[in-house]
Amino acid sequence: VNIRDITICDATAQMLEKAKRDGVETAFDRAATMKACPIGADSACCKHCSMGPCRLNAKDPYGKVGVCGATIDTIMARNFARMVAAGAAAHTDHGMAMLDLFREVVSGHIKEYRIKDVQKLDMVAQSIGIETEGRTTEDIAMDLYKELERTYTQVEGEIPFAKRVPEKTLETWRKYDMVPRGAMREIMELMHRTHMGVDQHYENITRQCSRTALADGWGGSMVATEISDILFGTPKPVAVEVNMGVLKEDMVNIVVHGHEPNMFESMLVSVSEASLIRAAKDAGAKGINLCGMCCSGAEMMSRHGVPHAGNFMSTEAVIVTGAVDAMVVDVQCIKQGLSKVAQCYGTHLFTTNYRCHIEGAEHIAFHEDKPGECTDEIVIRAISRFKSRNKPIEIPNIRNIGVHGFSHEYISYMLGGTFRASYTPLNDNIINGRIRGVAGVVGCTNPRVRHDWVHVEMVKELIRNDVLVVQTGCSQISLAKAGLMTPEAAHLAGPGLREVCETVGMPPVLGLGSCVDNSRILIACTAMVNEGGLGDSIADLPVAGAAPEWMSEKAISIGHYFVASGVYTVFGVTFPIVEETKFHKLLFNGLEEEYGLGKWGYTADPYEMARMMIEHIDKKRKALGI
Ligand code: BF8
Ligand code: SF4
Repeated sequence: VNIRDITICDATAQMLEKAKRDGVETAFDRAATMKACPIGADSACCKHCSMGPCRLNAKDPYGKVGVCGATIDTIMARNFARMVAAGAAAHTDHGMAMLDLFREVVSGHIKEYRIKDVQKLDMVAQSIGIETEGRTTEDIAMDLYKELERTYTQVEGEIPFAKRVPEKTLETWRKYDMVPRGAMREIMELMHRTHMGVDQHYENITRQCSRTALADGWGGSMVATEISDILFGTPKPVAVEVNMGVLKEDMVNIVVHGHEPNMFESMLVSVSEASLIRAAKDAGAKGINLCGMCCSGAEMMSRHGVPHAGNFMSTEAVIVTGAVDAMVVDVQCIKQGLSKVAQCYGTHLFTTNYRCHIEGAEHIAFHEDKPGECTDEIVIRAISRFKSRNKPIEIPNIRNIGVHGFSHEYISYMLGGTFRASYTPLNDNIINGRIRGVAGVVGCTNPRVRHDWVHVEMVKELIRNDVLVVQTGCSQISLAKAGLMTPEAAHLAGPGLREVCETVGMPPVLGLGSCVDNSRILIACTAMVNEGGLGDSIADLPVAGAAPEWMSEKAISIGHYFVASGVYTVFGVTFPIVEETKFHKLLFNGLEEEYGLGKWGYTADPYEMARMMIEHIDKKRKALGI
């Protein structure tokens, strides 16, 4: 195989060549030899009990049922719902960890972190009806903690951020019993209902599936974003270098990869400690170089301008450089294969979170009450690895500079100015047609498709057609590497979008951060609705979403909370469904037509994906009479 058919990322390609020479295997190799199971790919199998596992025939979906009698629609709906449950659990558990830290900080038990963004604290508190006038930061913060805890533990009622949902969207959810009560309850109920012999109507399963997904988007993910902003600062645009060239041969290189910012924040403190910098210099290094990858990398580059080494499909490749002295991980999207690659190159692979150990990796426990103990130790170990480097090092000399860190708050300042921050100019430009619509392009990279290519081609097609693109997660890194996160990239945009970008001085593609920061897109959509002129619900907006190279259950949960919020969402790679079944028709049509929500779409082709999204945007424009 030609490596160019596998990835368009030059740095990753260079490292895959090197891996081949070194006899090191990566996920790209394994994807080539491990053929995806065709029955599983169509979600036509069930292993929920030991009368099975049962395999149905995707070519004749109604020709057979499982031993219990479960139909293809029940089986697919249950499988899909369990993906949503797992993805929602990942985001909400991450959010809960941030909330735990917030509580400990506010109550004074943890002094190593503090509230950094008081203005954001006030804004979030006000958004859910907490009085802020004349009160102390501590009081407001404690009230906010108590309120947001309900996002998880509440048994009856509506989660706190339901107060932020546009009225008409919320009405629709209420009508169908889809407003989340608390994430723990929704996930528990969904797991129950998808057990053998419980909910066996695909449409009823999908309702609870939607409620659970909404508990992620407007619950766990939104809590993760807002609390992280309060504790660590709300992102503002910052120029950052992205790609493997951010590694430095003459420095101690530490790469952090995962999702929760608390450990990474502490790494940032450790690498700037004078004694550790001196130790690095004593070891012959010029200093310590801290870089991020994947989502925690995306958060840290947005907040602090920390360089970013690459997305999900580059995490093994980056170790192949030989230049990584320590890779430090916490939770989510950490390939177990990293352990073997790290061993091959003498790189230390450290797990730090009690929820994630990896066989073959060393665990150095991270505790928030003494964070430096873990992260200082990691720096010391990285320095000793630097000293004993004994393999040739090859760092791809590629760095792409771009602007990242467009929080939804900043987008409003950027467009409206500090004194009249608002989404009015965005809405105006959509109404006057300079901007055709807005697309959220997010999600993973996946070795089953040409790495980065689907993201980049699709986004180029969108901006060429005057669609403003907002991004998060690994997709944001794909476009950063393609150079589209710069104001200069405006020349690739259609004339209307180009004019807006040039006037404001902004890129046509805006990076909003990590995957939990997709909640920023929900808030931006809400701001667009509230601003007026574009309908009364999120479903009325000329917007669309996509995850062109998705791979994780988290991506499915995100996709479904956008759909349930009213957004047409198109996924690439493959979709776990048998086409033309009742469940397929519900997800790809019925949710929009009968429920007034958004709907799913699927195509692996980037140009077709852009076309489908633009067609939807045009349909919404027409309905609005603009
Ligand atoms: O949460 S985009 S590969 S790193 S799942 Fe994972 Fe996908 Fe990347 Fe972050 Ni999101
Ligand atoms: Fe088969 Fe039904 Fe058991 Fe699933 S729940 S494995 S379809 S018998």
